[in-house]
Amino acid sequence: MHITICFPGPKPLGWLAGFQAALPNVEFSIWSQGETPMADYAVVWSPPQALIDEQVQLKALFNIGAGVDGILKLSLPPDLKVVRLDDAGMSVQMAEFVCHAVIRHFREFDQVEAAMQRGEWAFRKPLLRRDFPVGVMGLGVLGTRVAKALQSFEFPVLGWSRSAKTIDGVHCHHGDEGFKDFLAGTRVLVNLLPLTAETENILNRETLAQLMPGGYVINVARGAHLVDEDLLALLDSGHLAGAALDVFREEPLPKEHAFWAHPKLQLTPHTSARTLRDETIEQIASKIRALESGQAIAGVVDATRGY
Ligand code: NDP
Ligand code: OXD
Repeated sequence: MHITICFPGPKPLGWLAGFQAALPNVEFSIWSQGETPMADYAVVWSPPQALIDEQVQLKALFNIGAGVDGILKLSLPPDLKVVRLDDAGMSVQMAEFVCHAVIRHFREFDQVEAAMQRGEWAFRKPLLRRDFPVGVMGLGVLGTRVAKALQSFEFPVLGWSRSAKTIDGVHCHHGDEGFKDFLAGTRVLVNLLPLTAETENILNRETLAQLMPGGYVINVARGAHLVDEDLLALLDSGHLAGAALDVFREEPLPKEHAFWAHPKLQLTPHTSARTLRDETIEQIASKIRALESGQAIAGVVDATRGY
């Protein structure tokens, strides 16, 4: 069996060594156009079309992330299995990141720290949790973990997904019919949707204007979910109090982008839930073993749905 690895950037030698240790009887390569033997499996992040065109014997493509938008935009053979990363240590990181962002905003920690830096020992009037309902868009692997974590801090939590869901203590909405009520009941919006034809540009002037006044947006999914100019307009009009943005249409965020200097934005460099090498190798290796012994695996993407 041959497995090829293809990530952008420097040669992933640590990954190669990790996979060799996990699957000792398998031959591995770091993919190089025109030089790699026909592989049975590829482990990828944002692969080029050339890999798909050249590697015509692949049984499956393993993504080292949860979002598969970087793969599904390629032209793929219809029977090629695309397998997403299934948590592998990401959901706990996402829960930490989102809870931190929500709590930082709700407890006004930035204002508290700024006052201390000015030498002011000043208390702020406590805000009420019930005035800060948090709405989580996307109740999948990450969204569900985030909704439960937020609930443990006793925020009112709403959720929105494509199909109906039940999560203890979370007010779940679904589909187009549930979207309006979800938005109207939300003050802090957390986006954890996959990027698909249906969800691209979903955070726009019309939808964000439906959030409660003083709304706050946390985008940890994909930059193309958000219409940048619409967010800026609603921040400047005062309808939105701020936003924490971890993902951007273009990454790295271009130097001249208006987001950099905006006082109501908190920016991070696509770092809310990192791929963890050991957990990822273990998960992919065990799925390859399962496929080779004819078993079904979790995390196979439905290309028509887009996630
Ligand atoms: P899942 O596929 O497990 O969950 C996706 C959720 O979105 C599901 O609940 C699904 O509904 C819902 N959904 C999909 N389409 C729609 C729609 N049109 N309307 C309403 N709901 C919809 O994904 P994960 O939770 O694992 O990951 C979510 C995204 O997070 C990834 O796709 C990726 O883009 C992003 N991500 C970002 C990271 C970062 O570091 N910033 C790290 C990891 C992931 P249903 O349950 O009904 O199918
Ligand atoms: C992912 C990501 O999709 O890191 O896993 O963005």
